[in-house]
Amino acid sequence: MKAAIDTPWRVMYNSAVVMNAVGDTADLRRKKRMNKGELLYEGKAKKVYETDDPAYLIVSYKDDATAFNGLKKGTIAGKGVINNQMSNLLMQLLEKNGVPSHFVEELNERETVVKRVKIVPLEVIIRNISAGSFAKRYGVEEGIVFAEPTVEFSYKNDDLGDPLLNSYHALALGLVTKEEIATIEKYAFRVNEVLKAFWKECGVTLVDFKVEFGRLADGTIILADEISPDTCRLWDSETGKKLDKDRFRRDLGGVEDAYQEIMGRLTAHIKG
Ligand code: ADP
Ligand code: AIR
Ligand code: ASP
Repeated sequence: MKAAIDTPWRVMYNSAVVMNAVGDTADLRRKKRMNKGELLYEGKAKKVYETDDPAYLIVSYKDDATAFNGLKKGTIAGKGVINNQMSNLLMQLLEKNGVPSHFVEELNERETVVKRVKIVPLEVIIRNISAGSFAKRYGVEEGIVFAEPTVEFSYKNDDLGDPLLNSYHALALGLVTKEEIATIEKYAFRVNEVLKAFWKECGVTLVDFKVEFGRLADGTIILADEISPDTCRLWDSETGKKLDKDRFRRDLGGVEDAYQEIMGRLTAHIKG
């Protein structure tokens, strides 16, 4: 496992793409073209459509931005394109490094075919450095580097304001089984290891992030939803400049530029 992260990113990325071209994606293309069907769900940042095949969905990324459980609303021009492309690249990197994901095929700059899952209603948050609600809750400043990453869960429930819970609560509420929560935690820490190393190579510090997991029809747990500046805190390693959605949440200005900059760092690194 460990050796894989030490492999240069470019090699891993290229082989991920090659694997997809000869694996799942090519099979899918051969079988049928994915057509967008009924709108299944419109969320705060994405629309989710059915396809001709019940095992797959098409996700369409919007420029809409919300914060504080939807209380603050706005638009970040070009965000949908960036989040779609970034999430797809990072999920392919993760897949190569032991974390199965819902990514199947990028259809165009805003739309992607994903494996349909039943989302486990947990927001899984990993933190490397104090920030955001952690700093507020425990009365500490932002920027304290932890000796070990932390994990926390919140119950994905907008009506309740996504309350924090621990794994025992998640079991008690029947949200997951013991085996599932162990798998989810293991994958979340692996996501952190892989992404922390990757972003470091781009001159970016991965402060914290939120991921979601889901169950395939056979019960297999995979990574779903998105990984983007909407769901991660990403700070410039040199200057500490925030290159993520906190610029929108906190009215820091330069929101669009920050999304462009972080995507630029990623693509520059891939292209070398
Ligand atoms: P929200 O529901 O928080 O407003 P979004 O606007 O991002 O969020 O909507 C996307 C929805 O699709 C989320 O509820 C997310 O959990 C769900 N989702 C993400 N990936 C998948 C998937 N592979 N299968 C089914 N649902 C998914
Ligand atoms: N997050 C949590 N809920 C929604 C999102 N996107 C992400 C934030 C941050 C991490 O989870 O983007 O990267 C922790 O957020 P907070 O607010 O709990 O400090
Ligand atoms: N997207 C969530 C909301 O709208 C949380 C956040 O990103 O701040 O409330």
